[in-house]
Amino acid sequence: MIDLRSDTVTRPTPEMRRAMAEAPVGDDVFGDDPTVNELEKYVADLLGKEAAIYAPSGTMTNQMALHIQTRPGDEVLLHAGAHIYNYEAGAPALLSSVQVRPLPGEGGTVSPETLREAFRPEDVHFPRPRLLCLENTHNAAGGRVYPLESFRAVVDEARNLNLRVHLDGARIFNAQAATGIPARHWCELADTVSVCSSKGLGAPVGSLLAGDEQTIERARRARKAFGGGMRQAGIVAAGALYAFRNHIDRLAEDHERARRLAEGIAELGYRTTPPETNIVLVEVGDVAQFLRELAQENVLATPAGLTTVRFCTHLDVGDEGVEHAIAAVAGIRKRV
Ligand code: TLP
Repeated sequence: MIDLRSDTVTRPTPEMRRAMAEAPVGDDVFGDDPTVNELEKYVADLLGKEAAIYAPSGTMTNQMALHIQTRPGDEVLLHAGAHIYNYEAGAPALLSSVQVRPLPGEGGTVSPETLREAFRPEDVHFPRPRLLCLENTHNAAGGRVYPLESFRAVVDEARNLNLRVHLDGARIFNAQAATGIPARHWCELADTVSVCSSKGLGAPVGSLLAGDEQTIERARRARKAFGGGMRQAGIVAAGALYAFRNHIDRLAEDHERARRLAEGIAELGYRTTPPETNIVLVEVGDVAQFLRELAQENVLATPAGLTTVRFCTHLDVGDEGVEHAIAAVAGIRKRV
């Protein structure tokens, strides 16, 4: 099966499994797990932040960020396609009692003008705008990179408006691999950053929230309250640490394969967005039928809208897998 549903489907490599099996561990809720501590320090340094905290998922790190930077009744501003808004099971309302304000914008970006227009002044009628969330790369926009200058411009505007800024950087290293710009250049502009080890980097479990020491101390409490305090977590943290150390540079290979896949599918007459990173969006018309026929050819993808499907390249799909997927789509094309 060529599984292109997500870059989350990867299995740990033999070297990663070895690192996990041999990891020194302790009780992380007591702060005693040396591997978790090493991972948190490594990732904080990598992102140019004072501290980081390891949690079971990117959903949890995003929601910890919302929880510690808002109060009930506040408003969180974000792009209408944001993962936090669309794919986190209503958690901002459920866990933090905040109102979420979806904003329009090209390719998952929010312009300073849009932010300024959406901002509500102090008034007894209005929710208090408190936090801006940005996403890089932007999943729903097809893995688009948030251009650094546009990112800086909207963060500057957020600062003028006295908003805090959270970056959902689940795939921030894809942005680094695509542009050559170190991830820390985006991260240093935000107050908090969530990064995932379990997407393109290929680890089985875990995400980190990074920020200044005081903020991350507060996040530790939120993680506990959300049920994310893990005990001998070094076993899984070792996989994450291995991934951050060894799998960032190879993301460019996934991008190359996504380009080849998009090109091959476009040559068959489908509309595709030229991928900037590892996500390919294809207009197919009847999504359910397309995915069914694709699965019959042993290829998996996911729905990404009423008429669009998403293919995601990753560590476990090589050149042959990509060619197989193109051939499968060609087979479907012939039948319609
Ligand atoms: N995204 C998953 C699904 O939830 C859609 C995927 O297959 O792409 N931020 C972004 C931008 C994400 O894409 C994801 C996962 C998360 C956060 C959440 O991470 P997890 O799955 O670890 O909770």
